[in-house]
Amino acid sequence: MLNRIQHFINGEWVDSTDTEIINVINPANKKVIGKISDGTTEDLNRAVKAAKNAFLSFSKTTKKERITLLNQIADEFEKRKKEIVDTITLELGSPISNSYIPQFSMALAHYRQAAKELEDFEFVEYKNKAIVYKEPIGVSGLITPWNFPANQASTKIASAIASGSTVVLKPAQLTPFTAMIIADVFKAAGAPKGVFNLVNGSGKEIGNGISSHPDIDFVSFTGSGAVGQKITENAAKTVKKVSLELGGKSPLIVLKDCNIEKAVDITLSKSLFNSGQVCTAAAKIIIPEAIHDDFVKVLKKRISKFKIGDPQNQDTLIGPLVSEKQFNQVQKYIDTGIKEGANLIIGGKGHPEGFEGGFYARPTVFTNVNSNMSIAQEEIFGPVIPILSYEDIPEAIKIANDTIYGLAGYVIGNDKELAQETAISIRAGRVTINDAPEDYSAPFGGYKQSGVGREWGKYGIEEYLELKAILTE
Ligand code: TAP
Repeated sequence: MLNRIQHFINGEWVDSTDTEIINVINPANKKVIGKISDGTTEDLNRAVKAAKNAFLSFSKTTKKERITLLNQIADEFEKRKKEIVDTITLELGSPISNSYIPQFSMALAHYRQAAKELEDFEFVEYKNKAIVYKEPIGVSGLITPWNFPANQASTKIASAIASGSTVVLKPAQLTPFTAMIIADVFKAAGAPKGVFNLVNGSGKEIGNGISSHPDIDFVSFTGSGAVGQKITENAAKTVKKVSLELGGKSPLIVLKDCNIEKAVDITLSKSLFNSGQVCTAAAKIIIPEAIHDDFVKVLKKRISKFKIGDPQNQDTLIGPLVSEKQFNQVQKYIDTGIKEGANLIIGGKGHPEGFEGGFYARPTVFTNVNSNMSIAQEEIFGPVIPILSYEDIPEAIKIANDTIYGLAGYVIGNDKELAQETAISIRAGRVTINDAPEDYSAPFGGYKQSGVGREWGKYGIEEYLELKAILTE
C-alpha cells in the first residue's frame, strides 16, 4: 500500500494543512493501492510562494547550470526506472512493457532533449539596433492528466526548467504516484529549493486554484477540452498566458498502394495503444473502397494478437481503462455507434470474458461508419476503431479534416510523394507517415480545438519565455 499523504513544497515533503485523503485505485482489479492528500488552497498558496521565491535566483542561472541540472534530473529519473515503470503499471493499468516503452522512455527523453536544445539556444537576439532578450516567464502552474503520468508532466517540467522558470505541478488524482517520484528525483538531483513543487488534490480545488492564482504567470494544461475552456476563462481574469494540449480525433488515411498487412498492424497499434486512451490515437480509419474488404479481413485476424491481460504480464498488450468513468464513456459510445447504424464487426459492450474484475473494455471495430456519426466526430478515448471508406484522395482528406480537432494524423502508403502531399493536407499539428519513429525535437500540439501552443524540444521551451526588446540609440 502506497501511503504518500504529503505534498512536495520548497524542496521538502510536507504535511497537508488538512487531513482529507483520496484513495487511488488499481484499474485492473479495482482495489485501493494507496492514499494521497486532498490538498487545500492553503497548500497551493505555500507551493506558489516557494516557486515565486525560488524564481528570483533560478531565473538568473546560466544555460550551463540548467543543462547540468536537466542532465542530473535525467540521471536520477533513469536510476528509478523500475519504480517508475511499476508505478505506472499499477496506477494507470498500462501493460508493463508499455509502461517502459514508451511511457517511461518518452518522459526521460524530454529531460535529455531539453538539455540538448539548450546547448545552442540563443537567449539574446539582435534585430537592427534592438536587443531581444528571451526571459523565463515565471511561476508556471502545470496541470496534467492520467493517461501518460510520467510523460505529460516531464515534457512540461523539462521545458520550464530549461527556460529558468519554476513550477507547481498538480497531477491527476487517478495517477499521482508517478509524479511523486519525479519530486523525489528533483530532491536527489539537488535542484534548488522551490524550483519544483507538487500539490496533490482535485481539479476543482487545486486546478481551479492554479488557473486563477495571481502569482502564477503561466498555466500549461493537458486534458479534456471542457477543462481547458474553464482554465482559459479563469486565467483571463489575471490575463495569464495559457498553453493547452487537449483532445483529438486523429484521422489515419490508408493509401491504395499500401501493403495491407503492414497497414493493419500500424493501424491497430496506433488505435489500441494504452487501450486507446491517447490524445493522438488514430481514431478514425479512412480506407480506400478498393481495398476496404481485404483490409477488414486482415484486421479481423490480426486484432486477436493484441492480447488482453493483466498489466503485470510481459505479453499483455491491452490492459484496463483507467476508471469506471472511462469504462462507462466507452460503453456509451459503443451503444451510440450501434444506434447510429454503424456495423459492429468485432467486440461490443461489456467486459472481455474473464476480465470482469477490472475496468477492461472489449476492443471494438465498426465499419460502415460515416463522417456525421458521433463515433467519427467525438473523442471516445477507448479501444474503439471506426472505419470509414473513400473513393479518391480529395474525399479522404475531406473526411480527415471534418473534425473540430487537429492534434495528429497518420498516412500509410508506399508512394512517398503522395503520402507526403496527403500528410500536408491534414490540418493537424503532427502527422506521421507509415511507422516513422518519434522525434523529440519536433513540435507537439494541436490545431483547432486540440489546443493552443506547442510542447517538446525548443518549441516547448519557447512557451516558457517572455520576449523583451531593449531599444538602443
Ligand atoms: P480532465 O478532467 O480534463 O482532467 C485533466 C486534469 O485536469 C486532471 O489533473 C484534473 O484533476 C484537472 N482538472 C479537472 N477539473 C479542473 C478544473 N476545473 N480546473 C483545473 N484543472 C482541472 O480529464 P478527465 O476527466 O480525467 O478525462 C475526461 C476526458 O478528457 C477523457 O475521456 C478524454 O476524452 C479527455 N482526456 C484527454 C487527455 C489528453 S492527453 N488530451 C488526457 C486525459 C483525458 P483531477 O485530479 O480532479 O481529475
